[in-house]
Amino acid sequence: MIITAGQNTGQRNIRFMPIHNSDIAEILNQVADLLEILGENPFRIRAYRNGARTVGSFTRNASDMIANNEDFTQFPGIGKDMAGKIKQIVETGTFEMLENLKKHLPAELIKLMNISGLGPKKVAKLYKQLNITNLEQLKSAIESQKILEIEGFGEKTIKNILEEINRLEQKESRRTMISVAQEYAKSIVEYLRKAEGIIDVSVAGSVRRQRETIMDLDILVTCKDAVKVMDHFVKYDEVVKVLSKGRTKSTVLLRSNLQVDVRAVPQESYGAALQYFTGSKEHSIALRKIAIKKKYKVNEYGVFSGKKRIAGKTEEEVYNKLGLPYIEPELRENRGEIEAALSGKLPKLITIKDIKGDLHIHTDYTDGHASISKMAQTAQQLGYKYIAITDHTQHTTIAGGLRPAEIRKQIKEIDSLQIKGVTILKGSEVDILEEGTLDLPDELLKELDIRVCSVHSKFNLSKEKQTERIIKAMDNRYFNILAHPTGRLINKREPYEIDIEKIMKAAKERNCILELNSFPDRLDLNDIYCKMAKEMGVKIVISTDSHRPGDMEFMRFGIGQARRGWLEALDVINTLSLTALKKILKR
Ligand code: DGT
Ligand code: CA
Ligand code: CA
Ligand code: ZN
Repeated sequence: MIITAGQNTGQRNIRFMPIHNSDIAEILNQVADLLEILGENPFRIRAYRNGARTVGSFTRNASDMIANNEDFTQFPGIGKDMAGKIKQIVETGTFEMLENLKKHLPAELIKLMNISGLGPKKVAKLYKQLNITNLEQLKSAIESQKILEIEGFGEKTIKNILEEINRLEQKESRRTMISVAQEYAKSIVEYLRKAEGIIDVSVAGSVRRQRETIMDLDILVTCKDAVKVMDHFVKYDEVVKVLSKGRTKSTVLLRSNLQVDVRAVPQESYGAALQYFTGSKEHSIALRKIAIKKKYKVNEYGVFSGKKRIAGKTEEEVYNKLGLPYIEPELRENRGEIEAALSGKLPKLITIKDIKGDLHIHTDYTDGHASISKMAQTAQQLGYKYIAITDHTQHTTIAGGLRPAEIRKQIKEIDSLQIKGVTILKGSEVDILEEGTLDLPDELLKELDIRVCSVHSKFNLSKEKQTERIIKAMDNRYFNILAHPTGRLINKREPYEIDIEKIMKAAKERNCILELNSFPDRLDLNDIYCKMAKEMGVKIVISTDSHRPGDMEFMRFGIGQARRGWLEALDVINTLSLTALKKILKR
């Protein structure tokens, strides 16, 4: 069954650009769905499905083709009648027939058909016999066993339906963490590279923009024969369901419930398509406005002056033709990047190569799984100049927090260690106690090179109290870094309430630094707060909070988030030389 997300339909009135081919296909498919529920003539239904499929595989925008007076009946599956219907959709953004159908049948029914195993006949029965139009009603009919009254709903069918409802609901409430999404993307890209006649494979969408979470994967390919690539794609091992399969676009669901879209685009449009499908939508809409001012048109096939394609092969070409320098994917959120690009003020974004050390590391003294020396050796392999050992303090008992005597023992061990090229800084991740005091006496704090301070308790204080608590802790002259400043865990725990602006202001006044924690489920500070810190002149440290050697690779997620937050090397203290770093840590 074709996915018929209502997502796009509501936005039709506010779009600046012509209606997209996939929207036309979606409208035609919705009509087909509703006609099927009504039990209409199969030939009529097929006509809409064929129309949808053909429009979906056009290699240029239907609206451009109409503007050029091109004849749609030259395409397979489109008769005179259907051509007229497509024209109506393009010109009005809606389709009268669909609106009429929706008056007879609740449009919600279309969504029920997204449940695999619920075809139009079953949906019609649910509606006619039990007046069920949505998921909630379906669930309660299953619960009350009323559904057993309907012929064709046996135990096996019901079990299937329940599983599928579960999956749909999870999908709606959960976005996948970037770390997980990247893993899946990597394997699929490797797999697609093996397809016959493949030329190029690129990951687009929110993964390319390094968003902290993603809804689905968007992958672009160029190839000699798209049909062969699509055949290959849907045979991927992890695929549990093929949601749609066309000549140039297919969508599947993986076992993990992640949806993957693959699109084949012509070589001469590759840059334009990559730009379009990388988004964000908001960024692309802003680009389109610039194009209109220049009397150009941009879409996924290129930049056009009249009928002539004047750019499209590379992204650079597309941006340059619009009078802009290349804009990095992480910046493409319409958060000021276009204005910055126009005035030559784009940031020179930090890269992983700028990082000289990791300043938040746990060891087997507490809840880490490796020795100090093992963690330092890993830093050496990564080419770092320094590493800070920062185990928990006594208040965090569940993590085996260290008492002062144990910290002194750790200091001695660090003094005795020599790892070539890497300086091991003596540090601690010090608990910020409820009253805003630190969990170690000043005379011990003083002996350390670096103090990473964090809230691990009393998350539910009021915003005022929580803010006051943290700022009071910063008053301690040994406070260096506020670790994972909001305490959020993606998909697991909301941030605790703080007045972030007030905290940034306090940090700036006291020469304290805010951490961007690179653990993929933290990524705390988020992108917007990173940008805010930069604008307020507050320095950031990007740290991994590693508990095992392998975690030190998480630095790349922190870098992704930092780039989304417009950070440059000079905004981030662990790009500094050891000498410059030590100076900053002296407040
Ligand atoms: P996600 O999947 O929610 O994490 O975020 P995206 O950005 O990957 O969004 P997605 O998968 O819906 O679409 C991929 C890209 O395709 C998106 O970034 C921009 C482009 N796109 C999708 N729909 C539209 C649209 O209606 N207009 C424009 N201009 N671009 C669109
Ligand atoms: Ca996506
Ligand atoms: Ca998508
Ligand atoms: Zn930690």
